Parts: sequence; structure tokens; C-alpha cells
Amino acid sequence: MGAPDFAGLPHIGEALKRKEDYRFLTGAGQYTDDIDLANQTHCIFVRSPHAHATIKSVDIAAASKMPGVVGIFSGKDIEGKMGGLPCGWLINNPDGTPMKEPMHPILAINKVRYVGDHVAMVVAETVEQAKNAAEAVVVDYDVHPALVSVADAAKKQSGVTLHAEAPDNQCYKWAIGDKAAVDAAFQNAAHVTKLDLVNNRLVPNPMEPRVAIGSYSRANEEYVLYVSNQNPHVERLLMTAFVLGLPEHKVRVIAPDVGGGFGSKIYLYAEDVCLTWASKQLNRSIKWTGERSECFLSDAHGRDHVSHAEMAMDAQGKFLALRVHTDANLGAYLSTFSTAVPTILYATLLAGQYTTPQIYVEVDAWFTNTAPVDAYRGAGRPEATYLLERLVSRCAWEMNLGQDEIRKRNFITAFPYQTPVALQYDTGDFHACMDKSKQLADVAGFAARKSASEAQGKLRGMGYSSYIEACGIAPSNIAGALGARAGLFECGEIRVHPTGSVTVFTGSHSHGQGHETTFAQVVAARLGIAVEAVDVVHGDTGRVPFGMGTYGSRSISVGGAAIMKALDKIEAKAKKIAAHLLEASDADIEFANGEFTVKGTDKKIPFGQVALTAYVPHNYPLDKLEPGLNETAFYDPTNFTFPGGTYICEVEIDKQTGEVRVDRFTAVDDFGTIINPMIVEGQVHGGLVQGIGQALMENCVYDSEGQLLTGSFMDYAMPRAEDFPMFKLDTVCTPCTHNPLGTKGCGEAGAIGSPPAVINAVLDALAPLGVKDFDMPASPHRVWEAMQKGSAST
Ligand code: MCN
Repeated sequence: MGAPDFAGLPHIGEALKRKEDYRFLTGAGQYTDDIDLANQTHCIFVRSPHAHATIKSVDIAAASKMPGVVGIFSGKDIEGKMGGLPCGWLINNPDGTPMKEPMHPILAINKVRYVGDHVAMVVAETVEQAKNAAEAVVVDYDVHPALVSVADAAKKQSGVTLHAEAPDNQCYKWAIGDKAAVDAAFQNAAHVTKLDLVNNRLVPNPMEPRVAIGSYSRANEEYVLYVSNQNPHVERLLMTAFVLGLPEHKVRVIAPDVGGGFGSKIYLYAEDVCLTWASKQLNRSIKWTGERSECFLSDAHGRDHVSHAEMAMDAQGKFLALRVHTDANLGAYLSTFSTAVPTILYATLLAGQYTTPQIYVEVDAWFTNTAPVDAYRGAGRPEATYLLERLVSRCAWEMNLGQDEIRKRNFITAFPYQTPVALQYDTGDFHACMDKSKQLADVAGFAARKSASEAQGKLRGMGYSSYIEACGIAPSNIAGALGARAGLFECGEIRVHPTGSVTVFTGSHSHGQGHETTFAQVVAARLGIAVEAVDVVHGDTGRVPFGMGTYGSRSISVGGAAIMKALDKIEAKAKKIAAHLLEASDADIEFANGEFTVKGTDKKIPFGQVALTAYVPHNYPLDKLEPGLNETAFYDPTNFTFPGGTYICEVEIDKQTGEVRVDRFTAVDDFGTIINPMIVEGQVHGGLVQGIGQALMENCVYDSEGQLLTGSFMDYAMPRAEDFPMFKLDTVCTPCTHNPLGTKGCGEAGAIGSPPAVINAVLDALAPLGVKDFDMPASPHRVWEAMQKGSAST
């Protein structure tokens, strides 16, 4: 593989400012809501105010006569005309029976199953007219009791059934690992550490809410959907193949500038289907701009696990076996990736950085009367890291070992390493990350800082987290074997123009990750041209050949590798043209630093001249060499990439108020070869803020009737810059061995590694008060309560 050579090329590792920022910073970005089409109408969705109810009737008579109304559709109007929303991953129960996959109707037909469920769409000339008419739609509900918490679902005593297909509300039971071997190892353990914990439900909250415009051209019999989405090709594929039954070439999906997604915009949502379908029925383009309250109610949520974990150890704190049971909340319906998140993306990561020889994980997944739960930044891997790193820290406390010591005693040191839960790590240096992190965090100075805090009547604690994640989702052979309906490869096209400039078409959509810069760096490095000579096009099924989109920190390692493969083809063809121009044989041509040379001579020509000759042939052997310099490649990775690192958090807690202040946060990560360190740092900052946000304040709460109590920023706390210290960041580099760039993903790391570091620090600070356990978020009220209870029990 070309990894080591590649890392040394110009532009690789260069902290270039983002090319795209000029348009964003000058207000020239084009988001979906900035687009207005001719003949456009506006749509408002009537949503269920109940978590669980039978729809007795939907009366649109009065609403239809309201000013400006163009059309109103309810579930009954579309019944039989389209399929339900599909789920992309099938999970089998351990006995081989398939999971339950109830129909997810585009508009609710007989029943609503969560507050915010789609009941009807109202289309009018203006947003205000659509809102007024939506209020005049009369829905008669027969309200049922709701099942809300995953813990209640697991007890199977609620008496509530959401879907007839799953009478006990269980979607699947899934397991991985050797149960008998794990049970045997526990019999021989010197010590067993146990932990119950909750991973709190989160709302993704991108800055730009979801927006879509559906339009239809009678003249061309073509649909265009503009949508704020992370993977336009998959959106089109799911919508045409599974829901609307349309020929794919008659539907174009354009995802222009997207103001963040964090996972919540990967999926095909009901709104997108409704707008596309209804644009033909009404022969008008239809725009829907989601409001913030709709983000809270019906964008897919994240996390929501309840788990019990046990670690068996020998007398020296060496891990012998790990046993985990998790109940996962899937919400009311299956979202696109939801079944994969608590299984393939969670349980397979529970080996962490450790040599634990036996692991057994059971996952029970449940339907509840809440919004669908799917991938939120990290998706399954934060849940795995949180469980494991909380458990490891507790092991250390119980074994009287240092937080670093217990981890170091169990670190994997030889690669490749096959875990007992399916994954094979290719590279890593966990000791180096730990050592660097300790140094940067000034662990040696902690005792003095703790004394200083105590002198001011404050508590101080330090917490560790050593994470690993599987990125570059997903090798199609592994994905297929694990139940995916499709492999998750990526596509890249390189179009070299006659003047030697290049346009790159990539299936990796950028919605904040800076692909227009980093992908240009890759191409410029390979071809020996200026970064400014490369433009990157993404997010349009009409321009990009194909794509699987952006999630699972896959873009540089899978999308970038597809570009490298296309560049291999470009180089091979360009060498033939150079050979013709230099009157040498193809085999004697070498290419480096933007020049083709005849091996062993000083005969050479620049890349630009070859590009020109490709389009303006001179004495060209047309019978042997086709003109043009344009190549497409698909890249299917052979393995995931495995970024990892050690994070150290230091908190100070006010004893009077319970307020937790993150005083220091150190993150040392291994992302393999780094293309642009400034962009990578930005990605880590964003992830850390989201992870620390989960640990300290973000929390999605439903009441027992399924009403969302945290449905706005008044009740759902989002972190702000003032909540963080300057992060201390550094990296270790062990290049990935199986992609041509040597890169590992960086987009989710911060959100994965940080929550347990924060809570371990909180627990360390509260230890003198006898507090041994604590669930996120560490809000002042909850910490204060824990301090009172802890003090009372000591
Ligand atoms: N990069 C690099 N060197 C590396 C790894 C990455 O220079 N060794 C660069 C890449 O070229 C890319 C960026 O860092 O420009 C992130 O790359 P990668 O880790 O491959 O992740 P993706 O581009 O696939 O982004 C997905 C990831 C995920 S899963 C979520 S969720 C997320 C995230 O990225 N959502 C985001 N970061 C986000 N950032 C913003 N601003 N908005 C979101 O919605």
C-alpha cells in the first residue's frame, strides 16, 4: 500500500484554511431553505399530540376550504400507493429467527405511536396559510396508555403493544461471543466488578433543522428533491426502490450546503417522501422547513441504553472475561440504521483497547412510544466506550490500582489483533497515547491542584477514558455478513480538464467536515498540482455517479480511497500519453511531483501538457489510446479503520451547588495519516463538545404519558463555549494498513471518548463523600443530590 509514501507528499499534513469557509463566512452558502422554486407551495405536517392512540377519523373538510390551501393528504389518502420507510439492517435472533420489522407508514394510517408522528400534510400557497389550515384539521383519537422507558419495556408488564407484529414490543434479541467460555471464566475469577448504568437519550440538534423541497416536471417526467441530508444517493435509492417504486433515473436528489447533521440527516424521513410524491399529485413544487420543535419531536434521537456489565479479573487486575446485557430503546419505528447501532456498532466494540480473552454481550431491542432512535455522532461506539471505560475505572477503584495502571496492564500491544467480538484491529499504539496524554494533562501536578481546590472548599477529580472505534463504515463483506442490505463502498470520479485543473466528484457528502479542502489536498498531492486547481463536487445524484454518503467517519478512508483508486487509473492512462509524447515505452515512464520522466534520462513533460494532449491529441495513436482523462472508481474497504486514544478530564465541583466545571481536558488520538491537522482539530473539538455536553447537561426526557418534556432549548441544555476550557490535543500516528492513505476516521472520536472521562472525573471528585455511582448528565441538581445521598451513607 502507498501509505508511507503518501504521507510524505506536499499538502499532506498541511493545515490549510478551509476552501469552503469563504462562502460560509460571507453569507454565500446555499442551504436548502435558501432555494425557492417557481410555482412553489409550502407544507406543514399535522403531528400527533399523543404518544399512543388509535386514529378514529381525520376530518379535512373545513381545512380544505381555508384560504390558499392547495391540497391535504392523510394516511388513508396514500394507503396502498407506496411502501413504508425501510430499515437498512436486518438482525437475526440467536435462534435464527428474524427480527420484527413492523410497517412504518409514511403518514400514520390507523394508529399514532409517538408524539410528533405524522398524521397529515397540508399544502398551501404560504407557510402561514398552511399553518392555519393544519390547525383546522380535526383528528379524532382514542388515546391508549403509552410505553415510554426501555426499562419498562424490558419488564414486559406494561400491557401496551405498539405493533401487532411484536406483541411483547421486542424487536430482537441479539448476542455475540461465547457465553459458556465467559461463564467458566467468571467461575475462576479472583474478583468480579459489577456496574449498572444508563446511557441517556440525546437529540442531535444540528444548527440547520431539516428542510426539503419536492418538485416534479411533467415535461420530463422527473422529480427533484432538494433536501438537507447526509447521503443523497442512499436517500434516492431507498425512496425509489422501497417506497415509491419509481425508476431511479427519474429522481434527482440534491443536498446543497448542509448546516450539520451529526447522524440525524442520514435517514430517509417521511417528510421527504411526502413532498416528492405530492409534488406530482398537485403539480406544484412543495417546500417544508422544519421548525426547531419538530427537530426535537421527530428527528431520530440517539443513545438510550440501560445496561448491566460485569468484569472478571485475576488477582493482579488482568481482565479474564466481560459479560454485558443491554436493553436498547429503538423508539416507535425502525429508522434506517437503528437496528445496527446497538448491535454491530456497539457490542463489537466492547473489547476496547484490552486483551480481555472472553466477551459475551446480549442486546434486547424494544419498541416504545417515543421518537425513533438511530445513529447520533458515534452511534453505538460512544455507548460501548461509556460502558467499558466506566467499568474499567470501577475495576481500578475496587482493585486499588491506578487508573492508568489497570488500563496499561490490559492494553493490546501486538497487531493485528483479533478480538473475541468479531473485529480485527490492524494497528494502534495504546501505551503511546496513554503516556502522551498523561504528560500533556500534567497528571503529576494533579495532587497540588486538588489541594488548591480543597483550600477553596471545592472538590477536584480526574477521569480517564481509553477508547477505540471502528470507522470507515463499512466493508461490504463484513456489512453483508452482519445483515446489511447493501455494502457501504464509496465512489470517486476524477475529471482532468484540458488545462490540467481537476474536478472531483465524490459520494462523500460534506456537511461541515471540510471535504472540499481535504479531498482537494489529496488530489493535489497525488498529481503535483496546486490545491486551488482542484474543485470538489458532492451532494447531487445528477452530477456524482454514486455514493453511500457521510457517516461513521468514513469519508477520507473510504471516499478518499476511492479517489486514490480513480487517480491510479488517471496516472496509468496519463503515463501512456506521456510515453507517446516522449517517444518512450509505457513501462519506462515515471511520475512524481507533477512531472512525467523517462526513467534514467532527463526527458520530461509536466502533467498539464499531458492533460492538454489528452483532449487535443497531436499525432495521437487514436486506435490504441482513447482521448480524454476522466476516470471513476469504486472502493470497498477490506476492514474498518480503528482510531483510538486516551482522554483525561479534570473537573472541579462546587460543594454548595453541585456545579461541575471541566477545568482541563486532554485528548490524544491516533488517526493514522492526517491530511489536514487544522480540520482534524476542529472535528475533535466538535466531538468533544458533544460528548462533554452529554456528560454534563444534555438529556432527553419523556413523561410517563410519552410527552416530550425537553422539547425546546429552554429545557434541553446545549453546551456553550463558556462551558469548556481550551482543549489540549495531540496525536500519535500508526497508519492504517489497508487503505492507500493510511488514514483513520476522526469525525466521531471526541464524542466517543469524552463522556466516560468526564463521569469518571466526577466520581473521582465525589469519592470522599462516598458516591460510587452516577448516571449522566452531571447537572448541578443531580450532582448535589448524589452528594447529599453519598454523605448520608458514609
Ligand atoms: N481527516 C483528515 N485526516 C484524517 C481523518 C480525517 O484530514 N486522518 C479529515 C477528512 O478529510 C474530513 C474530516 O477530517 O475533512 C472528517 O473526516 P472523517 O473522519 O473521514 O469523517 P467524515 O468526513 O466521514 O464525517 C463524518 C463524521 C460523523 S460520523 C459525524 S456524526 C459528524 C462529523 O463527522 N457530523 C458532523 N463531523 C461533523 N462536523 C460538522 N461540522 N457537522 C457535522 O454534522
